Amino acid sequence: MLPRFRNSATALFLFGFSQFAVCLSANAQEIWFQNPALFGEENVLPADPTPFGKLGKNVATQLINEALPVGNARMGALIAGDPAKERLILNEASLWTGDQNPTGDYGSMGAYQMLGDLVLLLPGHENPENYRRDLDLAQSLAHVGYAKNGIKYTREIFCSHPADILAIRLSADKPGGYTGTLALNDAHGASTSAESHALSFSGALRNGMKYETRLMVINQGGTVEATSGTISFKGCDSLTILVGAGTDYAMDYAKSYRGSAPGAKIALSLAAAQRKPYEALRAEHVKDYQSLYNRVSLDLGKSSQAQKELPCDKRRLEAVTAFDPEMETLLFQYGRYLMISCSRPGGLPANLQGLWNDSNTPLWNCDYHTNINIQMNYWPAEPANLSECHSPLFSLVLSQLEPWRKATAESPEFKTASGQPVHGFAIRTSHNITGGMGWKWDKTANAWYCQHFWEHYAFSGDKDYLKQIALPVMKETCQFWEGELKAEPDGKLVVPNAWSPEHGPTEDGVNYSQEIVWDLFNNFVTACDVLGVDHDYRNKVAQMRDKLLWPKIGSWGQLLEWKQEKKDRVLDTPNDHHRHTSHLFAVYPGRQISIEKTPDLAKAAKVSLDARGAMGEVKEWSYAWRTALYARLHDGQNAHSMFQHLFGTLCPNLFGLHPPMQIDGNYGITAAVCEMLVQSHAGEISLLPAIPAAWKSGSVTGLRARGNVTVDLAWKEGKVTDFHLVSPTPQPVKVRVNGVLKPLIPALSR
Ligand code: FUC
Repeated sequence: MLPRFRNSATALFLFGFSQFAVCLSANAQEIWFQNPALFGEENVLPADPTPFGKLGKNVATQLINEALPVGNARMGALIAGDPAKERLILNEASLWTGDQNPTGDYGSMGAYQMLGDLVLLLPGHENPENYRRDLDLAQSLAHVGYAKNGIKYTREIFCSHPADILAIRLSADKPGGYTGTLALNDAHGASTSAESHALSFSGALRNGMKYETRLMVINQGGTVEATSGTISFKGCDSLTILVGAGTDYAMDYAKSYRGSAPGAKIALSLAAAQRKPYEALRAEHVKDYQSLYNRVSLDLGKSSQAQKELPCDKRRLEAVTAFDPEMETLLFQYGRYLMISCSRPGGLPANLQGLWNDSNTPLWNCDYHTNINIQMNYWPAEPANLSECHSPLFSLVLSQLEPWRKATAESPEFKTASGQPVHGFAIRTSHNITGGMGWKWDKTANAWYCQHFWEHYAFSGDKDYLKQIALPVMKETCQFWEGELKAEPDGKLVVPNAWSPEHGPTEDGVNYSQEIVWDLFNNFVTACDVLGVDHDYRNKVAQMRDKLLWPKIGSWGQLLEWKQEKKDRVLDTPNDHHRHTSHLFAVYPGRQISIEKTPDLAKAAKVSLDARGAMGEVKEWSYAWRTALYARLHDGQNAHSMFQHLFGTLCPNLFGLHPPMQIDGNYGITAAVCEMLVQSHAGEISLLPAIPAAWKSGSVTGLRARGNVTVDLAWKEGKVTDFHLVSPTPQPVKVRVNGVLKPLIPALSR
């Protein structure tokens, strides 16, 4: 049967594509509501000159949990969608307090800030009819629609990457419907200037970082005028509002992370956008977005009419217990939407909340958290076909190496046996964007970051990148671990004095650390083999890899989390339901343990994972990780069950809710779904390795496998009925289809 698929793959897939056109209708890819996001009166045009005092608390306001997020990977907005009192929270990804933070103290590391907000008052638009608010993932457009006094009003909002602006379009089906006020507020209290059709504010944070925001209104019909810090408009048929923002941040240690003042660039973007008709701006944005988004389509089956009629806030909770295929597809694609909206080449990577933040004192500083969270953010980048969106992580890491090396050399924590500073850099659990770190050392975070550098090559096959960019960081980190590892009396190498993240004691040979260092060494050896370089050091690293203490199996069949089983009431017992599954790194995202190569350890990993369970203090991101782990252990049923549990820990707008809102679970679940459908970590491309019974029939196009291969496939009753592999380079691969391993040469992509 299989050769038939191979030979006729293209023709068969034409059939597949026509199916997608029907099932992925705009509705199936919409997050929609019948109500605006809730927000308090006090947040609207406050008389208080420091209007955001009330947000200076560690609270998750309802607005961020319910508003619609748009972003262009630098600027972002959260849209409340109230007809008469619209509020958009504005963000700029580089607006951070803090600096190099030499003490490493978490409290002084700085925090990601809110930029400000835009408030639109439309008196008379209260209590409308036919209200609808939606985010269309297929086009990256947010809408608010309603009717009042016989007029149909439409608000459309997007954040354009090519034009580098936020655009808001207010239109109606009858003329003269827009009379109201527009205000722009700085989250740090600077006053707003109003002039003709423009509003702006600018200021500097305590660390000297300059920021600026400008807004411009273009009206059709009616009048517009600036009055005491706001803009008033009267009798307008429609309005286009354009917003530009920026800071003087530069991702460059040599320049102390500062570049030119943002004003000139903002003015240029706004002037260019203003010259274009709104439709052209919109079309340019949609085209740019779809060039990434449309690479992957997923069909898990049809939802019922009753499910489709439920708005997202209600529907997400139903999805915990009743299978809702289009909702599951939506959550998968939402992770891709959020990645495209938050992480593009040249910009900053997604932080704990992506780039959406409504507070100047956000929990955990809205930082880059290195013991699972930022890594999880980037798990989908390669398999979900958004490889270029991975690059901000590499840029940020590379730009921090110098200050991280300095901090590592100065720390008493890292010394060689002879008391010398170790070579290279280590990272604390948290870091900012200006070389500053905070909280405890997360010793193996350096090696975990290296996994991302490696995986970018593993999927893309880009040897130049591997040689120029990835290999030097990987080698430096191998050298760090060469100096830092400790030899046990039996010659085994252990990571000294480390922590299984946020769980149990600090001690030698914790499995999390052992597995991550193994992953680094193993990837480095493979990288040297691929490039044919550094023969001697490659051999040395291979020897160190083989001396690393391996994971072990404990008394109840579990994979040990620590070197020795704990004599504790909870730790490492079947009652240990901790949110982290750190010792299972080797299963996912690592590849030291697999069903094929280490079946006993894989079995033990499953015992541990089953015990960690779905209850206790499991968080949104924990469910995503557990989904991916079960997928790697070929347990589609449990993977799916964890996926369904995740719906119960989402905000109404489908952001992860830790609380507060946290984005890692959104990205993590997208990656986990990829693992359920296609795996490629074990030297073969495995199709449907963890398909749950609920996903009876379906199809997916555009997933990526290691080796620069793109995979399309369709299935019925859990069995692959059709698949198509393409690659830009002619190469033999091994594909596992319905349990049978076949050699194959993917079709050449153009
Ligand atoms: C890790 C987790 C927490 C939270 C924090 C931001 O420390 O243990 O649950 O996600 O990151």
